[in-house]
Amino acid sequence: MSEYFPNIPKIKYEGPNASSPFAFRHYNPDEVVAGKTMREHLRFAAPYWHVMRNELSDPFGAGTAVMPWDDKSDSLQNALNRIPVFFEFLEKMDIDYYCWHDRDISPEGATLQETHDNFDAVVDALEKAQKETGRKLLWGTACLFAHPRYAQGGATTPSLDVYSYAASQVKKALEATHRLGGEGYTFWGGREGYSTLLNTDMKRELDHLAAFLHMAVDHAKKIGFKGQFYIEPKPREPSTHQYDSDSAACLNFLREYDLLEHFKLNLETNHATLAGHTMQHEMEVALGSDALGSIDANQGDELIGWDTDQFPTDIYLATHIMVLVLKMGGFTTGGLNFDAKRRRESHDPSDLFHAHVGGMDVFARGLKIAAKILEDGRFDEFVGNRYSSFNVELGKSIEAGTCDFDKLHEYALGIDSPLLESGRQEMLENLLNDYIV
Ligand code: XUL
Ligand code: CO
Repeated sequence: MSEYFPNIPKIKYEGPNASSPFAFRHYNPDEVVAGKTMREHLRFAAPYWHVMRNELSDPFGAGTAVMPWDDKSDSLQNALNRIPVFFEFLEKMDIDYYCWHDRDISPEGATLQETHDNFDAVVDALEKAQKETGRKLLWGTACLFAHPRYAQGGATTPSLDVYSYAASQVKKALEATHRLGGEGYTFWGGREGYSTLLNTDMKRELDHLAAFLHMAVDHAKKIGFKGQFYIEPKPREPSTHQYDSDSAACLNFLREYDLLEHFKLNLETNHATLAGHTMQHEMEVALGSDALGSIDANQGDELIGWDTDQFPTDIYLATHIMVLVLKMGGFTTGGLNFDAKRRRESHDPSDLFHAHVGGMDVFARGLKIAAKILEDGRFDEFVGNRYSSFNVELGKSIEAGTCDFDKLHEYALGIDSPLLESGRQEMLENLLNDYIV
């Protein structure tokens, strides 16, 4: 069997003092933290689109990525040639899961039927590669944003013909996800939004989107797919405004259209920051509705206002994320998918490995720090105490929904002037630093 990355060893845990950059310093897959192994907690996944298909171009320049295995054609054979490269990458990285869009694994054909036939051939090859290597599909998705036919939306297009094409694509992608044992299926609506309201019937588009998602749920039932459906929020890019703009907007939409029981959220850090939120905020909102499903683990750049999809390297961010993942009791169907790409300057295949080693190590550190924070319980204790004034009869009746304004009015008249305790933000930030450093 030929090796596509001959100079890269299988990446193993060698501890914090490892001398090689091709080693984990913190991610020790079999080490038990808070009752489970790191492998079980973190459920790392790699995205086919960034690892295999991202040539590292930007709006001002061509791709730089060195990909000797890829003839740059859109042929089915080239699509099949990429598969062993990707699975060698997963095995050497010790990453158990992967994710795909239908169109990054297989090419568009001359007709819709030919497109589906190409897809079936690639899915056959993926099924074989999964069996041979033990790698698993975290989630699949359909690309309803790249082809010009989707320029005005997939499930929110004004064209019934395009809507039907999108439905046919999702039907196939769902069936393939099911066949490959995928644990979830994601909808990211890159073109499900608008560029101007002058030509847009927003309510009608949202109704169409909801109908589309209901048909996906019905089709899953029909074929016996029991995986988790996700919506991935993002406020804009490529559309000027995307309907699934953030956690709160998605939850409102799902509730309004009776879809909440079928969907959870797949949250991406750089999308949270584009929405003007922190990732913790987006996660807390999802957790509040028991709708936190999976994570696209990347980070943005403070100096650039778009979706830079950088590899996660921030220990604070990884710690915050892992605190909330542990608080929800861990992932079930979800995981940490590195929806991240190398910088255009990092064109060498070995950079793929440096990037993922860094991401996995930072989440291993985040996990260990988060476990210690939760075990000590000092933040939880502080927050619990902060609201303890409500732990009396009157407060309990507010929380139970049995209080009224007259009772509160009477109580308020008996108080001289409410006294506030300090919120102690700086003290808590210092405490967090003590855990991290
Ligand atoms: C785009 C993005 C997508 C989704 C899947 O910003 O994050 O790759 O993760 O369609
Ligand atoms: Co994503």
